[in-house]
Amino acid sequence: MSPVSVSTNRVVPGPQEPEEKTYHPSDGLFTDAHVPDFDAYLALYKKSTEEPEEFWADVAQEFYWKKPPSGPMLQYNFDVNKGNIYIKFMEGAKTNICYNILDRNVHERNLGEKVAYYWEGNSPDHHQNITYNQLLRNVCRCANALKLLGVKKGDRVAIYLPMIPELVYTMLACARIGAVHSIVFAGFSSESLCERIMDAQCNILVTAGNTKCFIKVEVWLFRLTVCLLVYTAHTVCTKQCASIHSFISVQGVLHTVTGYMLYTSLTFKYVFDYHHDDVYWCTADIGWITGHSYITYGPLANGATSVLFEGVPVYPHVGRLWEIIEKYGVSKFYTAPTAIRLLMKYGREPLQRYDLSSLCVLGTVGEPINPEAWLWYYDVVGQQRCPVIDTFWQTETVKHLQLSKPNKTQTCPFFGVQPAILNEHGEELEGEAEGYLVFRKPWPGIMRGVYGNQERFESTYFRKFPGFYVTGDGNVAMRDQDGYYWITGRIDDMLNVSGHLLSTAEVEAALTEHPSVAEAAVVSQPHAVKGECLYCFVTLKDHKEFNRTLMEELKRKVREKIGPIATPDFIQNAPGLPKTRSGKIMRRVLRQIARNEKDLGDLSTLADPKVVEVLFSQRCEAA
Ligand code: 6R9
Repeated sequence: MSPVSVSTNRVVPGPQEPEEKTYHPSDGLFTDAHVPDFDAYLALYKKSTEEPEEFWADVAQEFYWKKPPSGPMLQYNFDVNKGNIYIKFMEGAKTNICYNILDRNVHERNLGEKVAYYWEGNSPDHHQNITYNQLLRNVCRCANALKLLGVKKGDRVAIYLPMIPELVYTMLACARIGAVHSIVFAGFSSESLCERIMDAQCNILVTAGNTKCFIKVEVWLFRLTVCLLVYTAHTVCTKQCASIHSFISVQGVLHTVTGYMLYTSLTFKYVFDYHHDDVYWCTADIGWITGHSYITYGPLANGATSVLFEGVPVYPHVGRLWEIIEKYGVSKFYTAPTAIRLLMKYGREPLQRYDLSSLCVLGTVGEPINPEAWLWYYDVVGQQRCPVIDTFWQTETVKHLQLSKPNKTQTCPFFGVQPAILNEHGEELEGEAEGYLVFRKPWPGIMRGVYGNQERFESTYFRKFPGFYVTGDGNVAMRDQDGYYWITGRIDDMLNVSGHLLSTAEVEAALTEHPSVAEAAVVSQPHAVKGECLYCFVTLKDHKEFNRTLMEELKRKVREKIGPIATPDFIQNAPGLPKTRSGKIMRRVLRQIARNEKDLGDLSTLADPKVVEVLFSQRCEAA
C-alpha cells in the first residue's frame, strides 16, 4: 500500500493540535525589513504567480544584460503527454553572471573596498579578509590562467578544492569565461572524483596540492602554500551551447545562468532579509548546492559580506562556530539540522563563553528540523530573539521553495512557486491534506535538465504525475488548516505498522526529546505480524550511557508521544550515523544494516565510511 493513501489512519498528533506553541521574534528586530509584514509578503507572492511576466521583468531590471530576451519571460511544458518537457526562462537573453556579481559591485555600486569574504581557516591562526576589489582581481587572474590552459566557453571544469578562497576564485573564473564548473567535495575519494569527471566529461581538473589528487599534469602555483594542479583529461568532449550552461551539480542537474542568477539573488535578499551592513554566514560546503547558491552566487549578487569557513564545528574546540560568530559579528546565520544536533550534544556552556548578540536571523536547510533542535536553535543560539527560517529546497530547484513565517516552523511558498498536494493516483487534494508534494508551474531557478539525459529528466521529475514537477526524491508534505505546508519527509522515510502510517521524522523527534539523546534515525524492518516495525538508531549526548533502563525510557517516550503502535522493536546505540557530506542521514544504509544486508552498493557520498562497520558489528538481532 502506498503510504500516502492511508493518511486518514495517521496516529501521530498533527502539528496543529493542542501542544502547538507559537514563538515570536523580538519586536523591533526588523523595523527596516524588505517586507514589513506577512500581508505585504502575500501581495508580492500574488503578483509573482498572477503576473509572472511583469514580476520577473522587474527583478531582471536590476541586472546587466548584454542582450534582452527575444520572447516571453517564461515558456514551458510540464505535461509528458503533450510532448517533450522543457522550461525556458528569458530565452535569448545574454549576460555574464560573474560580471553581474563582481564587476558591477566594484564599478557601479562602489563596493570595491567592502569585504566580500572573511575567510577563516581550519586553524584559527589562518584567516584573511578579501574585499570585492581583491576578489575581482583574483578571479581575473584565475580566468587568465585557465584560458592559458586552453579552457574555453562551454568546456567543463572539475573543481576539487577544500573551502579556501581559491575555490570561489576558480568557480567564478569559470563563470567569467563561460565554462561549466562541476564542483566535487574535497572529501570524496579519487575514484568518486574520477567518476564525476567522466560523467560531466570535464576536460580540466582544478585541485590543490593538499588534496588527494590522482593525477598531476600541469602545476600552477596559486600562492605560496597552495598549488593548483590542473589536469587535462584525455576525454574529448562534444561542445555544448555555451551561453546557457552555468553549472552541473554532483547529481548531473543542469542549471542555466539567467534563472539561477535571479533566483539565488532574490531568495538571498528576501529569505535572510539581507541588508548592506549584515555579516552573513552559511556553514555549508561549496560542493553542496547550498554552498553554490548561498555562499557564492546569492550573497555576491547582493554585494554581501560573508564568512567562508574551511574548518569543522568542533575543531579546535566545540565552541568554534560561536567564537567565529562573535569574532565577525555575524548577523545572519544559516546551517543544517545535523550541525545543530551535533552542537546540542555539548550543552549551553560553549555558547555562553561568546557574545552572540549580533545574530538576528537563523536559517536551516537540508532535512526536516526536529522540534528539539528547533527549540535549541531558537532558545540557546538565537536567545529567543531571532526568527528561525526553515528553507526547504533541492539541488534541482536551486533556491528556496518554501520558507517559514518568521514565527512558525511551517512554510509558505517563495515567489513564483506554486505547490500542490496529490494522492498516489495523481488526484489533487484540497484544504487540509497530506500527500506528494508537487509543483504546477516552473519558477526561474528550476533545473533545466539532467546533463546529457533528457529521458532521465522526464522520468524522474515529470512522468509520475503528468502536468506537475514532482520532487524526485518523493517529498511528502502536509497542508494545515491555515494553508501552510509542513514537509514531513520523503516517501521512503514513511513506514506502515499494522496499517498505520508513521513518519520516521516524528518517531525521531520523540526519541530526541529524551535528555540523553543527541540524534536519532529510524528505519523500517519487515515484521511477520505488523508488516513493518521500527528499528531505531540513537546517538547519545556526551558522557551518557546506553543501557536497558534507557532503552525502556525511550520506548515509553515514543509510546507516550505517538501511541503504542509506534513502540520501537529495536533500539541500537549508534556512536555515529552514516551521513552524506552535506549532513543528510543515509537511511538506505541504515535499513540495510538493520536487515543485515552486507552488499551496500555505492557508498561514495558517505562522509565517514567507518561508521557503517561499527553499526554492523553492534546490530540488534531479532528478539
Ligand atoms: C538544499 C538541499 C534536497 C532534499 C529535499 C528534501 C530535503 C532539504 C529541507 C528538506 C525538509 C528542509 N530537504 N531541505 N527537508 N526540510 N528544510 O538540501 O538540496 O541536497 O538536493 O537535497 O533534502 O527531501 O528533497 P539537496
